[in-house]
Amino acid sequence: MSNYTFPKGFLWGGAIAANQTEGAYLEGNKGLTIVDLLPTGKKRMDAMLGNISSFTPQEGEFYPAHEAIDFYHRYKEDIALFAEMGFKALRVSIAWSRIFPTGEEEAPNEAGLQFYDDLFDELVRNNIEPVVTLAHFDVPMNLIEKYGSWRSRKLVGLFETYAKTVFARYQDKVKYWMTFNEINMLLHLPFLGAGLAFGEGANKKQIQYQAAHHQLVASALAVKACHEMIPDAKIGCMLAAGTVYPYTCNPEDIFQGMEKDRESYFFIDVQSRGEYPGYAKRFFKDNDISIEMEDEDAAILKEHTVDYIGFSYYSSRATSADPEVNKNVTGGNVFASIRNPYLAASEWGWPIDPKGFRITANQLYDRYQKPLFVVENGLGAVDEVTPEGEINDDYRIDYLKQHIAEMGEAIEDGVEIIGYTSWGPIDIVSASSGEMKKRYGYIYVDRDNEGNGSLTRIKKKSFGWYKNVIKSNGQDL
Ligand code: BGP
Repeated sequence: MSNYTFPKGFLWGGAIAANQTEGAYLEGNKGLTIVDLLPTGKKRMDAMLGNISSFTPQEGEFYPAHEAIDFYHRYKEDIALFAEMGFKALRVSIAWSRIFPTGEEEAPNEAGLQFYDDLFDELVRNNIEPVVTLAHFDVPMNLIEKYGSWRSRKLVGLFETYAKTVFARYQDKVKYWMTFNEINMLLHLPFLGAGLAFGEGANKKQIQYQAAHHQLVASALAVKACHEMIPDAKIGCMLAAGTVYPYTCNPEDIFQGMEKDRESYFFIDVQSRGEYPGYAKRFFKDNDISIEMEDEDAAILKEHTVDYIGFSYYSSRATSADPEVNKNVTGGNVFASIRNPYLAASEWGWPIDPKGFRITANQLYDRYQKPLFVVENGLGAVDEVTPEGEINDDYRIDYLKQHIAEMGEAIEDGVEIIGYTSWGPIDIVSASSGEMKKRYGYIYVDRDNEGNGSLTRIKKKSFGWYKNVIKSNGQDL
């Protein structure tokens, strides 16, 4: 028996995002978004960083979001499998461009609205609570071309209209909302996170923090609308979390660790505490950043803070103030991190640190004193199908087991956690690489990196394991 207990009604489940799952990228009048124009390979990374501005598809390039795993047509089959595992919640995102194909139509697109109506109905029918992200890496392309995306104030109002439209439509079906997925990704993969591309010589930081301000105001306006329109709903923020360890006890390293943590906390400090923290003002001054704000912004931010803190946790990070040590960068993770000699890493170089999950949860709760919702966690790995058609993913079970145990410990530490939706409960397209071979699921999808495969779904060994975790409310790992 473990020495922790998960609360009654804990929201066990999984999390997916529209662009990595749905496919059908032009069906139902959907408009183009960033992610539809990201191929696999090096060009993807350059684009996500905001370093290219031409998105004309080239001969021989493959665009994984176009078909993804065809969830748009197969969601009923997939939800039946989630229900079989006993899911209490499924985190999905709404593609903004299904509702407003160019982001600025007068009236919403009925076909898009209907798709999510049907999806939420199917979840509710299966006793699965929909947890809905308004923006998960998919700014409508028109808004990027016309306004330069979130660098323009124009997007605040357009996003507010979109948010109000979906709150009105789904108010009886959806009680858990989130504004921007991994809002801090705007700093690390600015094009993926917020549609920001940069010309030669641009002051990137100035553009990023101005865009961040717009997202923060848009987020607060969505919180306001949600509270007014659906009083019994909860709306949260969403941070790509993962505590930053100083490499040594040298105060220089400790200070750098604190600063790196604050790079992420900055967003949540505003969304949860309702104002710009003092350290941000200093950072802006030191970096010649000046943010244009409107008179009412401070009050909007102050009055409309989030109800809970949603976060993803994949790994901790490490940092050093010594440039020599800092050269020892680990592969993969979009956040710069030096190799931590105490930790193993995934096949993609992401450090594996279950204890860091407990630490991160404790730190977030200490800081914000609001319920936490773990809305992403998992191991991206290559899976082999045996000649008998089995997938024996013990490594995944192992990773999840250790992380869920540490989450239980965090709850024992006094941290309030309302749910856990592991990332990619069914294999989906990887956000960072566009690959299919980086799999997170309990359910295997027959599709490869080039888009070949029957799209058939196969239960992995972890399927039965997770079913049992949910059934025992986290007691039986
Ligand atoms: C987060 C994103 C997800 C997701 C996950 C795993 O950053 O919110 O969209 O995909 O990371 O990353 P990847 O797919 O690159 O392995």
